Amino acid sequence: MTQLGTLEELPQSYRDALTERNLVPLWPAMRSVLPYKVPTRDTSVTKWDYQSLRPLLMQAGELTPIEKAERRVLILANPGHGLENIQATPSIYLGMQLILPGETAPNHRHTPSAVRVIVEGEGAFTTVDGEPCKMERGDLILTPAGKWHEHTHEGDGPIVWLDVLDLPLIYRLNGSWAIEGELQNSDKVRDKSYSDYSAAGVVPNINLTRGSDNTPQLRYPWSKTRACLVEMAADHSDGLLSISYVNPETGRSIFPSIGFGAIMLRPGETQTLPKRTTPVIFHVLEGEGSMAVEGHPSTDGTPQGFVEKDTLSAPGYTHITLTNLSSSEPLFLMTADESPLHEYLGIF
Ligand code: GTQ
Repeated sequence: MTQLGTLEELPQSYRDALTERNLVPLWPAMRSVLPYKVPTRDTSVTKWDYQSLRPLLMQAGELTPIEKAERRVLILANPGHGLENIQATPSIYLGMQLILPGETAPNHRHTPSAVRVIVEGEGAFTTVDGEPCKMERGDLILTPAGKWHEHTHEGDGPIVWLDVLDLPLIYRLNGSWAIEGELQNSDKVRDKSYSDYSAAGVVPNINLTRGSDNTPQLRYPWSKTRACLVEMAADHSDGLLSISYVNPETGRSIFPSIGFGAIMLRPGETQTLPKRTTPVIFHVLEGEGSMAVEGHPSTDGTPQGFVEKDTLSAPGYTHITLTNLSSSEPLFLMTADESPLHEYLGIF
């Protein structure tokens, strides 16, 4: 590979003349914008452990009333991207949101799409365009771009969930904005979109969202996904047990930006995931295990232990090895990645 000319080799008067006219020479930046063979991968191997995060989130509940927060969230920021950029990966934002009993996070809608993964607590629901969606542990609750949503908590203890948004992407597209609304009338049956689509292979014909790239189903209960994985395990004694969350009308990703999935590891099992271009987020739904990542400067490949409710990130173009450290219980992980975007762009 040829060593290219640098900025310093150019006369200052020439550089000034370029700057004055909003011009930039490519060749000094060529190797950094088109690195050889492997892209820049800012996402570092990171773990946010729930045990140490939880007290700080509860403290936020004491320090900041919901009226002063609108959304009481601690952002899981990847140090590889710089904490101020609120990126877990280039296009994925993660946050842990807390709602205390009796509180409502007020109605609003915005251009970024969001999925909530319930981490602890019960008795809360998110109302999405008039449809109340029950929030149970491990469920995915969707608020696709532009849909009104408010979160209400009628249970006893605190409720916590993981917010997964395409906010960094939409923000950098200069497309991120929100508006506030009045409290919603829950004018639809609870979990209506889930019941509409809960018979696999059958979709209702009365549907106005058909053809949209966002899924019309708003709740994906963990009990169903878990049962599916357990059934797969009964049928297959080896191989990676994984599912993708899809739009029931198209079979494609639930959002055009972020792809969601779940993985089950049998007791004691180790799996190396297929090498992919996209970074991945893992959230531990049940069990305990370890993750080893090979091929990135942020790690020497040593396995990193994790337990239930922890969240981890791994960069793309690496080998990711997951191990279930229990010899008796299965390990379940939720995954989020940028594969739909990479596929659309032809770089997957
Ligand atoms: O619950 O609507 O973590 O608007 C960030 C922005 C959650 C939400 C976040 C949001 C929300």
